[in-house]
Amino acid sequence: MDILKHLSTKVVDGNINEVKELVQKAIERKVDVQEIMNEGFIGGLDVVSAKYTAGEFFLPEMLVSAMAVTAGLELLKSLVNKYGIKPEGTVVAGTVEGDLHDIGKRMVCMMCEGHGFTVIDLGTDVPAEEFIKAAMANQADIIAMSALLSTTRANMEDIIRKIRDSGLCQQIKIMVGGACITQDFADGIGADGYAPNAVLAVKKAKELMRVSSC
Ligand code: B1M
Repeated sequence: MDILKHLSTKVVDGNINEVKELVQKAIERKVDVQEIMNEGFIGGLDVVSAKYTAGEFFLPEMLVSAMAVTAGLELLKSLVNKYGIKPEGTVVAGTVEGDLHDIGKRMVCMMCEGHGFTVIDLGTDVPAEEFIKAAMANQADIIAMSALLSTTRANMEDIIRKIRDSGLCQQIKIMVGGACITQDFADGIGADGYAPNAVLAVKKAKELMRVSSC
């Protein structure tokens, strides 16, 4: 079986050890990092999502698959970091308050780090105050927010309002993304940038570094 197909089936099985072994193999065979993420990880998670929607999988299955991908991502990160070039800027990233999904946000962080950004990852369930505090403390250029639930994406607007009220938006750009976010939604809440995936997130972050304040 093709190594990436094999990887995606092990993600569906939630087999952490085999996922790590297959990522290691893929790295040794110099498989493109994007392909590992798209076909191996996201391919597997799409199957998990379909099974969850169909009532074949429940929360525990979804969780072990997510744990397997997280373990695989850590391995990949060590590889991608080797691409590191000159610092592009500083990104403070997090999944918004109420939302515990972090795989996509980790991918965005990993790609940004790999492309020369300093990334401060605040994790999940991050309230506005924490984004603001970290952005100030680290003189960040970009705040990157992720949301996967239609219920939590609404928190992004509130966070953006608080960032603007804090006066931070004179120096900082706000970027949003996640499965339930669209360009229209991002425009509607006043974000400076949106990207549909981790690769385009890096491109957007670089673009935002070239634009003046919000
Ligand atoms: Co959740 N979950 N989940 N879940 N989960 C979804 C999102 C869901 C679509 C599943 C479904 O119904 N088919 C559904 C949401 C429905 C909705 O609101 N529209 C759902 C639900 C309902 C829930 C719970 C409410 C379930 C429950 O408790 N009954 C619960 C909520 C918990 C909470 O957050 N408060 C829940 C819990 C969980 C787990 C904890 C078990 C686990 C997450 C573990 C973890 O992340 N560590 C989980 C998982 C794994 C999923 C699915 C299966 C996979 C998510 C994922 O990692 N996708 C998911 C189904 C799906 O999305 N297909 C689902 C892969 C990831 C790479 O994609 O994060 O979109 P994504 O990131 C992409 C882009 O969006 C983009 O780049 C990434 C890569 O290219 N991107 C950005 C992301 N952030 C960006 C930021 C940017 C730019 C681009 O700029 C800043």
